[in-house]
Amino acid sequence: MEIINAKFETSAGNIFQIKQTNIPEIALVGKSNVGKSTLINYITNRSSLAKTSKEPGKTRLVNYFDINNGQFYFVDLPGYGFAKVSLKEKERWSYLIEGYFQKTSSLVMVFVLIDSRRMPSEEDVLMVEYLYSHNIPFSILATKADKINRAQMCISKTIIASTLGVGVENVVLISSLKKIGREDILNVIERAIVV
Ligand SMILES: Nc1nc2c(ncn2[C@@H]2O[C@H](COP(=O)(O)OP(=O)(O)O)[C@@H](O)[C@H]2O)c(=O)[nH]1
Ligand SMILES: [Mg+2]
Repeated sequence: MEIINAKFETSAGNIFQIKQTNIPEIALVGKSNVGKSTLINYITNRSSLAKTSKEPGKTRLVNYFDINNGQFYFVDLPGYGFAKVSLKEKERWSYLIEGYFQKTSSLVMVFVLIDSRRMPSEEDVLMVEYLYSHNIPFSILATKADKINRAQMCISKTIIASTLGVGVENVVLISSLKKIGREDILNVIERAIVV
């Protein structure tokens, strides 16, 4: 599997704009600032396909990226767990994220991104429980692995796996900065889109 073509397709700012397609969708979720947009750029080998930001809480939309002219979509979901937005805005985001999961017809895989230096948050745990209880396939990606050493990598994987109630083999360490983990991710995508 290789990505030869990637382009921004469209955004959904409310649940009525959520796409209904036959194209397999790979969604990315996680706390704001965890590295979702940077990961899309890394995997697609494009420096600024998805807008990244040092400031958390910038993506307020569901963004669709077409990969290989209709082979699959990357779907960048709004980041949750950003403290500095109003309750009203938080409600709008969770409504949009949940609306996405309810309305999408072609979701084949969700990547749940967790910062490898941190404990999964309560929202991360809720997200994984939601996916599990709705039978939605997911993989855990531990991001920014360049910020920790080898010993910490092992501890990080163990803590993330046990907090989320998944096997350690389901946690993949990645770094978009140091380019670690692309092959693992492409393998997961390949398996997800053929079934
Ligand atoms: N060290 C390091 N920083 C990263 C990595 N991926 C993303 N970042 C940084 O984390 C910040 C948030 O990234 P972004 O992709 O916008 O996060 P998003 O809100 O989840 O989409 C930016 O400053 C990125 O440069 C990584 O692999 N390593
Ligand atoms: Mg983003």
